[in-house]
Amino acid sequence: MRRRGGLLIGVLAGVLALAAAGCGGGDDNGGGSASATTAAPAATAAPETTAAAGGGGDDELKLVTAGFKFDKTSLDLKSGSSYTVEVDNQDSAEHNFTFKEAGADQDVEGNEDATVTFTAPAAGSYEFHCKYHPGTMKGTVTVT
Ligand SMILES: [Cu+2]
Repeated sequence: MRRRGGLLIGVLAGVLALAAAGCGGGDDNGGGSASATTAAPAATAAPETTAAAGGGGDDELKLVTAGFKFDKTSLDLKSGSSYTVEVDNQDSAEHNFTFKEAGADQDVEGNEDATVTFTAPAAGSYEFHCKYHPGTMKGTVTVT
């Protein structure tokens, strides 16, 4: 019952028609129109205030755990400053953020977030880790 030949030819004709249309219309970039590259007003570079750390508010850090790893393996902190670390756990397994010398020991359920606040200890080099997977999930904390 099916007339394959006729159908094929119909399809082919359609494809050709589409291709032709594509050729004609796809050329809208080149043209003679002097393309005035709309220069974005890039002059809004906000001056970075380097010395904004006097307010005493918590500095916030974010760590992502995925694939049984932290996305950062080093943290730089300032002694005596208060920090809030947010851990975004993208694994289904439970993880943990432990920074013993600062008294931080925060569990993070699978696929959840948790935050822990602590004060950076005296200057020195320390370690942070997940207490459930300390072999693979760890990093260094440098306090200055
Ligand atoms: Cu872990």
